Amino acid sequence: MALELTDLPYAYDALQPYMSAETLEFHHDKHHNAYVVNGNKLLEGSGLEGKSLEEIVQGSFGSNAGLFNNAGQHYNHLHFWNWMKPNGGGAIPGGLEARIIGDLGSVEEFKAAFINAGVTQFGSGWAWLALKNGKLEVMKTPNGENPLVYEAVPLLGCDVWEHSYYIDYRNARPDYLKAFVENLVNWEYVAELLEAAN
Ligand code: MN3
Repeated sequence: MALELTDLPYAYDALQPYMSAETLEFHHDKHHNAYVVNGNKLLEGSGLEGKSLEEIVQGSFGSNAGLFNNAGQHYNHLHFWNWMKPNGGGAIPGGLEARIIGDLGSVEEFKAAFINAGVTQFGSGWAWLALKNGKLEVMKTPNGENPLVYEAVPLLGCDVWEHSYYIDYRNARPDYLKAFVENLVNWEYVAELLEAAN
């Protein structure tokens, strides 16, 4: 199936002041769109046409770098828009919160580990909360990689490519990650993904 750019699930200015309309316009309309356009070109003749997006991501990892980078980033961004919402952050749904406490110690420890993963990802990449072998885990990956290619299910990801924060935060990646965790995350969507993965 061809890769398809979906609309943002909210207005460009809906995440202000934590993420500006300018950032979302560039990030969605230019960066995400480029992954879709390039990914579709590279999908042709790859042998993965007609596969699901997850199958394309997993099937191209390690064997077709160009396709993998674009399809992986398409997958990551489709979820990224939904991992945020206006008036995000705040209370974590009970079932998800209990899993976080059980597997990662406490909500505060999880948030600190997630922010640290994003801060310490050298260069471009992503910070993750993932489900691996039935347990929640904080991970980081470079470039377009994600937990799908490490036998894990992505539940929450934060884009730490400079295009995601440089307009609003300049070089202050830690401030962007803190704002993401405290004011942007759509925890209901994270809980839905955990439910579906169980
Ligand atoms: Mn991005």
